[in-house]
Amino acid sequence: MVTKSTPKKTTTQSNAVKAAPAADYKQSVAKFKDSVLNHLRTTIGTSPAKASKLAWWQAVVAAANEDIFGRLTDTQETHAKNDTRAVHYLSAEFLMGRLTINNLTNLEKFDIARDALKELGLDINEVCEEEPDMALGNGGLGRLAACFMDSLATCKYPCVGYGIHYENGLFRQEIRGGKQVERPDSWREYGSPLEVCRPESIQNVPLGGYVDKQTAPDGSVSSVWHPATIIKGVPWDIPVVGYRGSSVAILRLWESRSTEQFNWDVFNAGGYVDAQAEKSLAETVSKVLYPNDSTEAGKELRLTQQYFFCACSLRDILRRYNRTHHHDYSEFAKKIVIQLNDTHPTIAIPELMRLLIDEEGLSFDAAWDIAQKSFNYTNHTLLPEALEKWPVYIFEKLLPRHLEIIYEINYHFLNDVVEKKWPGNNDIKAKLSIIEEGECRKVRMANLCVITSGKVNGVAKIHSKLVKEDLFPEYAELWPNKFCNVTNGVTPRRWLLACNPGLANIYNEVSGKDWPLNLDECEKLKKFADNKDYQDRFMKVKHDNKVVLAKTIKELVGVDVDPNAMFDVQVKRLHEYKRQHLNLLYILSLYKSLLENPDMDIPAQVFIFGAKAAPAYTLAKDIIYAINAVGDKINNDLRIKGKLKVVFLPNYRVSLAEKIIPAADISEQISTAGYEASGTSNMKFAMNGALTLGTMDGANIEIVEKAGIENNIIFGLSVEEVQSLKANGYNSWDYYNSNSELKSILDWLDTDYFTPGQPGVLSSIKRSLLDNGDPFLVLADFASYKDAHQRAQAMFKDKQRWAKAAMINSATMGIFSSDRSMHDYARDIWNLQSKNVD
Ligand code: 26Q
Repeated sequence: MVTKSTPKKTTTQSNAVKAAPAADYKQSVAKFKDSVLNHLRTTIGTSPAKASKLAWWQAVVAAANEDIFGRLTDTQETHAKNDTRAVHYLSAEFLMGRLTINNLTNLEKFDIARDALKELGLDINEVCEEEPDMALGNGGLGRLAACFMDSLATCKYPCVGYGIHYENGLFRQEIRGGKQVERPDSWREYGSPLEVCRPESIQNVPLGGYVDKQTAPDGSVSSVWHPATIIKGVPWDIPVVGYRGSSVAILRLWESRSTEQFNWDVFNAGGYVDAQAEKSLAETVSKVLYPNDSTEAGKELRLTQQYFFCACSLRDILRRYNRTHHHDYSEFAKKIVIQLNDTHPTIAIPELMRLLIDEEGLSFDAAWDIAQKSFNYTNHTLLPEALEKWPVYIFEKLLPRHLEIIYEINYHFLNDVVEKKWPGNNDIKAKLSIIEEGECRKVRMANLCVITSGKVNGVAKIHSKLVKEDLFPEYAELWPNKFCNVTNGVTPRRWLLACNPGLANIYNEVSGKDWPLNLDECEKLKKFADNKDYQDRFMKVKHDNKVVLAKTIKELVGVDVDPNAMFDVQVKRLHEYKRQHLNLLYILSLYKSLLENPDMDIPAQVFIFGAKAAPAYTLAKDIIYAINAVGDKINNDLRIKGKLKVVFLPNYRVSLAEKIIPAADISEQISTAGYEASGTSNMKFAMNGALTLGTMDGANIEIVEKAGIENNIIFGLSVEEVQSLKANGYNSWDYYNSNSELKSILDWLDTDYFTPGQPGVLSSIKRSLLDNGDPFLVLADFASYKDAHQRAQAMFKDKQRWAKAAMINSATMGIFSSDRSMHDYARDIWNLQSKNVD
């Protein structure tokens, strides 16, 4: 095997030694250029004269793949040879975004590729715009999984990511007449050069049917599952390149297909069309990502998806384990650790038990012991409507044998564990049971996760505390050490090095070249936070990024914005708890003040939104419409002299985030305290030098702890205040009646001021805040939010003060590198060592 060595970093280099790298660099550029040209001809089958941008992009990917696949194989071989303990990250979502620039960055070949393409008369950014986003996730949870893969690879933790190869990712959002329209996102309609199919690892997954009992000669009774159908799982591997190519992790996504042997009798009886129809059912399983990120729809197909990818993944895990262990399961929990990304893969628990009991002949107790030692669960939400519960009748229909196993787990738990701790207490039993009784009995997935898992973690300190104390207090009494925290993180390779080259350059100079591997090094910038030269450089980078974003805004929505204005950004899924409508109410208040006093001495401001609403979430869609309607009016109102602009950028996604975040002055993180588990864009914005205008919620609290409350703009009710206001009967009308400005703004929504000739089309927002009780305390926080904005404006006018705060925010985000998150998981949950690739 070829051994690779990372060049040793020398801190002091003479000019004489520097000449050689320059020659090396030229050679690398020439080599990459040759490789691209060669692939264009021999892999893509076209010529430079004819090649489209898409073809050039494909050739660039092929050139990068030369490095990537060799290293992937080396990584796999190392782990197979050493039988290394590995983590298996099960997630229904991986929001990978684009991979090419990231892969080149992590291979430290971005500059080489850029210069090679320049010699070919091409702009690398334009070429890479051809890459469709891999939008196989809804938002935070899916993007977190993607950042974790980058960090696992970089930190050389043995791992496999397992998920679903959705044919259609999260819908593409179009805005027509101000309204969201959903369009399918077929990211790989004509194939993708970033993935490779592995037919040798196909799995078959049984589904449906019934269970009967079999009595053995010794009188023991066992269950036999007779499934109705078999679905084929085809694995697609996406290599994830660690920084400096240290190791290449693998993301394995399962595509569903029909099995050939499937319903041959129907086919033979002449039912050719019927057989095809059944085939399409099997192929439906991985067709589309469900676009909800906070409500549980309880759809049969969704459970089928979850089961399908878990069943495929576990078979894959067992196959690999048995290559060395030959069906001896005594070492299983020593070699395998499984992380459940929320409850979506919970079904893996009874599926592992079923495989071990029914197919490998272990006893229930032995299988249960292994399950308890292998699984861990990460909770991402406290919202009751988002906690997954599946009707028992759906289980009976799809997974009858799994239901039996769940009942047995529940029986032992209630009778051995709960009964012992709280003898005769049926209320506690009902609360902790995996089964919710009632007219429609349901399986509570979170309960199954907590009962089984070795560790249960939340995703920010405050959230983990609430998970333990408010969501699962009785479980915490049973097992206090089960509950822990791992604060989320984001990869600094994508979210700083690749997306903000100007700022990355400053860090290269101030912190040395290793900061992408050790983000704490960025703290060195802090000592220059009062230095005018550095402030100017830092703010020049910000300004340049704003110029680029202004151009994008013009292209996307046709609105002119001034890069000297304050860029105030809220980008995230649309949800009432995230309170985009609070932001909108403030914009209305500012607009009103400007109309009353057009010469008001405030900095020009641009409010930038990006958000997708779940297709069935009517109020969320109404809020998008309102932002667009209000924006349209304001942007065309000459009376306010361009002091205020409001833009809604359609189809918010990872690649758009990479353009928006480096250009933000203010990061809006304004959730009702206690509702945002962590947030991760808050970290990305701060890293890129935006100030957080936010509530004390999720990871905002930890961000402010690091960057200083004086360098951010914090407002609003705390978690405790929210809880007590709700407990004492919150009445939003009181705020409406006592705040005349708030009243006039809300009443404005009933008029046709923003929707000429159509009064009332924006009224649903007002109704939700008054008649519907304002469940997320928007009105309670309005005055404090307005005050926060006024403080932000005052601070923005003091350029040096602002620059200092922005620099300190960026410099102190080291702890929010997802590398740190991975080290925490490895140490506190996985008991996992990193392993150099041979
Ligand atoms: C569940 C059942 C059926 C259909 C869809 C779903 C579903 C899908 C996605 C439920 C939830 C999600 C996604 C949740 C999510 O993104 N949560 C966010 O996770 C981030 C990473 O931990 C946190 O930073 C955010 O605070 C949290 O909202």
